[in-house]
Amino acid sequence: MQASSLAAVSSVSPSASTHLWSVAEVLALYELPLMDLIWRAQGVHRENFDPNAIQRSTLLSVKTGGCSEDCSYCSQSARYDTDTERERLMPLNEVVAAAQAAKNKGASRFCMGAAWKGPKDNDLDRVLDMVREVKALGMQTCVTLGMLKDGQAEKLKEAGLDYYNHNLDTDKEFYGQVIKTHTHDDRLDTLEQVRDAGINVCSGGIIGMGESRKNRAGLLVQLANLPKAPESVPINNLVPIPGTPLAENDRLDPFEFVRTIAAARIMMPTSWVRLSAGRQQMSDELQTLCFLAGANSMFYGDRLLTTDNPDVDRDDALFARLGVKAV
Ligand code: SAM
Ligand code: DTB
Ligand code: SF4
Repeated sequence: MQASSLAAVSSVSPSASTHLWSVAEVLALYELPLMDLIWRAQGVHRENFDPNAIQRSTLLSVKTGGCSEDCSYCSQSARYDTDTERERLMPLNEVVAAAQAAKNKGASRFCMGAAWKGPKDNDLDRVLDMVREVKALGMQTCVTLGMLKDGQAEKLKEAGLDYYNHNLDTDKEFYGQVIKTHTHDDRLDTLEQVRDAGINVCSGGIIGMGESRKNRAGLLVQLANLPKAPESVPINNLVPIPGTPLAENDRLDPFEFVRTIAAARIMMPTSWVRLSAGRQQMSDELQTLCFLAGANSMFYGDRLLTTDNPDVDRDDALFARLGVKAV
C-alpha cells in the first residue's frame, strides 16, 4: 500500500461518526493488509461495544413469494422459476407462536419479512397487530415490508415497532444491473420516512452479486454518509438461488467478505453490524473471523426467509466455544 493512502486511512478518527467518507478512503481501508484491517476494526469495536456480546434476531417470513419485483438474487420474485411457493399472509396466532418460540430459545428481536414491493393499507393493518403482539411478549420488533407510502411509517411507530429493515443492497451505480423495477432513490426515500417517524433504521446490503470492490465501498459510503448511520447494518453474503439470474455467480473470496465487515465496523463505529445471510455456507472459523472484524449481530434460528440458517444447536455450541454471550 502506498504511503499516501495509509496516511489518508490513519488520519480519520475511528469514532468520528460525523465524518463524511469518500470511496477512495474506503478503498484504502480495503487495501490494508488483512491483519492491519482487522486490528483496526477490532480497536473501533472495543471502543464502542462489549467485544464478547452478540445480538441475536430471529427471522420469520410472514408473507412468502409472488413478489412483483425483479431483484436478481431473490427466491421470492414472481418473475423467476424457483422452488419457493407463493403463500398468503400468515395468521396472527402462528406469528405470535413463532415469536414466543424464538424468545424461549434466546432471541432478543423478532424480524418479520414480507415479499411485497410495499404493503397495501389493509395488509399493513394486519402487520400492525403482529407488531403489537410480538412487542407484548417483551421482544424487540423489526419488519421488512418493502417501500412505504406516506403515513405508513408513523402507523408502524405507533404500534411499537423498534426497527425497520430496508437494505440499499448495493451502490447506486450497480443497482440497476440487479434490480430494474424500482430504484436506489426509492430505497433512500423509504429510509428517510422510517428515520423521520422515529423508528430505528436497519439497512445494509448483499456482497457477491458480481459487483466490484468499488461498488462495495460505494454501498458502505452511502450507508455511513446517511444523515444518521443506520443503527443496524446487515451484511449478507449472496445465497445463490437456483432459477434466479444470480444462481451461477462466481463465489466471492471469503476474505473480501471479512474486509467488508471490517470496513463497515470502522465507518459506522456505533452501529450493530450483522453477519447476515450466508452463514450456513461458512465454517465456524470464517464466522469467527467476521466477529473479530467487528460483526456483533446475527440471525438466529434454523431458517432465514426461504433458505436455511445454521441450526441453533450449532450456534449455541459456537458461542460456548468462543466464550461469547448473547444479548
Ligand atoms: N421485500 C422487502 C424488500 O425487498 O425490502 C423485504 C424482504 S427482502 C427478501 C429483504 C432482503 O433480503 C433483501 O433486501 C436482501 O438484502 C436480502 N436477500 C434476499 N435474497 C437474498 C439472497 N439470495 N442472498 C442474500 N440476501 C438476500
Ligand atoms: C437482511 O438483510 N437479510 C435477511 C433480512 N434482512 C430480511 C434476509 C436474508 C434472506 C436470505 C435469502 C432467503 O432466505 O430467502
Ligand atoms: Fe420482492 Fe424484496 Fe425479493 Fe425484491 S428482495 S423480489 S422486493 S421480496
